Amino acid sequence: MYENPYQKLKQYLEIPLLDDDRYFTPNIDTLVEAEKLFIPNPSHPIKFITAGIGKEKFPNHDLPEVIFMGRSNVGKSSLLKAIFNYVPELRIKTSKRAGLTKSAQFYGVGSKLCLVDMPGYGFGQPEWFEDVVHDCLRRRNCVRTFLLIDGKIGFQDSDDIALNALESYRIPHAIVMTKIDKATDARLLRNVLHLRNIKKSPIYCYRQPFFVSSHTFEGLGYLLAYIAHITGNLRIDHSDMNHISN
Ligand SMILES: Nc1nc2c(ncn2[C@@H]2O[C@H](COP(=O)(O)OP(=O)(O)OP(=O)(O)O)[C@@H](O)[C@H]2O)c(=O)[nH]1
Ligand SMILES: [Mg+2]
Repeated sequence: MYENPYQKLKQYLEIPLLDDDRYFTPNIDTLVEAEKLFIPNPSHPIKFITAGIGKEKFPNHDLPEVIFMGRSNVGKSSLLKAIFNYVPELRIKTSKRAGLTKSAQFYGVGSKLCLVDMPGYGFGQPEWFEDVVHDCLRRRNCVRTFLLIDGKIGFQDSDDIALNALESYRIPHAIVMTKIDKATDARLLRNVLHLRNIKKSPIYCYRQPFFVSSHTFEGLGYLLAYIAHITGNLRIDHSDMNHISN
């Protein structure tokens, strides 16, 4: 839970893919601190806010928002469910069947931040998908978008299109490889290399991808710390030094 799976991949590389000094390297105390943000209590309720497909349905609040998008079935809702593991009453639905989540789902973490689970693109994609994504990404309080990539399957053409769109719309984003419990290290490395090849000089993409399993919770603590940090809820000394803010 508290380890960064990327550390394991590094041993296979002669030349590191990332310059570690420049990236997000929280220590264990910081990771434990960040996790507390996701544990509810009476003065810090974690709850479903609303679901909607039009901007008039979206909540009107000032909470910093983090959006989870990606292909249908990539594991967006499962990741939210894992993040909210301490809040089982949220009952986030997941399914083997692609296209389960049909609208943007907003979850509030006390008065600190809001996480948004999006419908997926690709198979089962609702016809108004692009409008919802567009409306959500354009929200003024959206601080980061996570683009989820299935770690076992790797980047598909639609993922490359999404990546390029995020860059050209100047939307600060980061990559999360999901289902790493099912992916080989070789596959994960290939995914990272692919990312490097298509993002030669990214400005809006955080260069360090995250690796998670929503089933085993590998990599989750590290992702939680990043979310806490980018939403202004966690100070870190040797933190994200990338040229996008935070
Ligand atoms: N092994 C494994 N399976 C996962 C993981 N995350 C999700 N899954 C499975 O992948 C399937 C799809 O998960 P969802 O979370 O519903 O995917 P989604 O991206 O929300 O899909 P849509 O709402 O249809 O866009 C489910 O059968 C999950 O159990 C993971 O980390 N490991
Ligand atoms: Mg879903």
